Amino acid sequence: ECQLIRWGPIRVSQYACQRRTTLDNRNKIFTDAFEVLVEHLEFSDSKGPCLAFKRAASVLKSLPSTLRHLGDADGLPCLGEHCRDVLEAIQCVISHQLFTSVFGVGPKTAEKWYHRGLRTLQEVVSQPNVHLNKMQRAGLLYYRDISRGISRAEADAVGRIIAETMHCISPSATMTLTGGFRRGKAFGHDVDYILSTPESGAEEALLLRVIDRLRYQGILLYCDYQESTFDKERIPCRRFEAMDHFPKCFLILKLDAMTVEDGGLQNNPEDQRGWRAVRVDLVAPPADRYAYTLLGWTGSTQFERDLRRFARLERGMLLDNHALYDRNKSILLPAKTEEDIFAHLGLEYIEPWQRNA
Ligand code: TTP
Ligand code: MN
Ligand code: MN
Ligand code: MN
Repeated sequence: ECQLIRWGPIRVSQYACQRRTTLDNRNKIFTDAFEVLVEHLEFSDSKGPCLAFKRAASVLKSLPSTLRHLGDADGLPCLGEHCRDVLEAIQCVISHQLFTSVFGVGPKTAEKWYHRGLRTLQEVVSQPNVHLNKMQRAGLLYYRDISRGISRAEADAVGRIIAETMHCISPSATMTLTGGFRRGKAFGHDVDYILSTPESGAEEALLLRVIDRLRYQGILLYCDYQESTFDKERIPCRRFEAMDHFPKCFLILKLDAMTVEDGGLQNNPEDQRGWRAVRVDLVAPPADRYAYTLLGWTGSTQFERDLRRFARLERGMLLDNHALYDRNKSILLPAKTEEDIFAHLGLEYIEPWQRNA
């Protein structure tokens, strides 16, 4: 049978009629991408590679395992140079998405892992010589929970726990829900809250004491505390920086199912632990910077980017999470509310739920 090419322990023909192809497609992630490319090409004038991509997808559908590394395609029929380039690009994108979905893993680490030949989280945790920092270890440990998404009811339950904790320490302190939930999203990847105190200068101590009490309650699974590097004289810089200088923490909290109103924990059929891990961000700006923090942390990131670009290009002003600087008058403009900031910028007020840019 000269048409049958050896591929590992099996033989693969270039003819679909000599392959057994079931609906159990182990390479769906790749064949879907090839099929999107085919659709795209069929619209354009360059229909050339269409048939080659269709043949490649068909071969992949017949394989008993997923192609994780480019070398896995060695010896397969219908996978020429062009198809292999596409395959490699897809493998790279998929690994990037998977790895950066781990709390604590950014593009640099994802790329490093990919180039070391790692493809699954299982491979990452079982490789003895992969160095993981504390944040990444927590991210992998609670990966299933964290990647599940948080419902609004769960976000509110987290809010009640933090509010109660905070009011034990400082009855006059306040808390505001920001991030995606303030924009009206039904699900989020984390819960974002701003803590503030009327007495200026007390915010950092408040945040530290809240963290201590959460730890004491036994619900602090992970804490990355970032101390304040805020300078009230500093002028916002031109470059977009997502990170700000206020005291903040990135947490993983243990949320008890009993504290979540109606429905309990978000679809959690596979375990009966009665709790889940949730990612929580807390930021504690000085009272006079509350409005800028609220505007900055409400997002979306694209909305923030364009607010700053508009301020700079259309108004000659510099905006960030801390302040708004008028370059013509050389002053930092005070603001008590988000409405004040929109007014300084000569913009119509946009509601949080209209900022899902
Ligand atoms: P995220 O929580 O990353 O995103 P989100 O709430 O819009 O969506 P998701 O449901 O995925 O959680 O960030 C919220 C906003 O906080 C975003 O606009 C960026 C901003 N932010 C800062 O401004 N400074 C910071 O230091 C951090 C960590 C976030
Ligand atoms: Mn968020
Ligand atoms: Mn996000
Ligand atoms: Mn966040």
